[in-house]
Amino acid sequence: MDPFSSRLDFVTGEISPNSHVVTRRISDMEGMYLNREATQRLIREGNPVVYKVYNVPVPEEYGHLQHCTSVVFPGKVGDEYFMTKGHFHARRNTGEIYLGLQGEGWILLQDEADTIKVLPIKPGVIVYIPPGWAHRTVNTGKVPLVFFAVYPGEAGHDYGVIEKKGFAQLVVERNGVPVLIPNPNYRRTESYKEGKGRTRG
Ligand code: S6P
Ligand code: ZN
Repeated sequence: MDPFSSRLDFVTGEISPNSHVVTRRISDMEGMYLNREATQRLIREGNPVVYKVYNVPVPEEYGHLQHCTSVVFPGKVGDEYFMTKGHFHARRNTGEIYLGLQGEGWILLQDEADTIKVLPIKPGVIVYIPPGWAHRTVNTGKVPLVFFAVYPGEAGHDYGVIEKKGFAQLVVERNGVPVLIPNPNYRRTESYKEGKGRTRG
């Protein structure tokens, strides 16, 4: 294919022309927030947009580089800050780079042995996501959190594992500040718990 360029607005995160936009509302994330009642109330009261992804279409093949911006809006479901769904890459041996452009938040990272790490992101911060770590972005601030991402063309997305088991920790507001709490609904990976080794999917 021919080389090409795109324009990125550092404030809004919008990429133009030709970016493919994915919009996720609260109703697209049912069951991912701890407070089910607050989730349903928000859906009834307008079903707000939680985040948008502006994706530059390139072939999903080895050798190419996917690139996009994500915009996670400020807000909470109960005490829990707005966040992305979170995913592993379908090809586990692919990493990713995030560059913070606006706002502030936390990146939750979790591997298949249920180890969890948290890294802050804000303008000028580069976050390196090594292969094998699921990642979720949480907006802990009062303005949209905007970041640019680059990852291998063939990476793909596996949402199923996180949809099923969630992340081991949640980011909630306590006394006006974000804190991590254990997720009471978290289901550990059985094979690791029992020492049987790696599972698929
Ligand atoms: C893609 C990269 C981001 C996310 C985006 C939305 O590999 O990590 O572009 O796709 O932040 O999150 P999610 O979990 O809904 O894909
Ligand atoms: Zn990713």
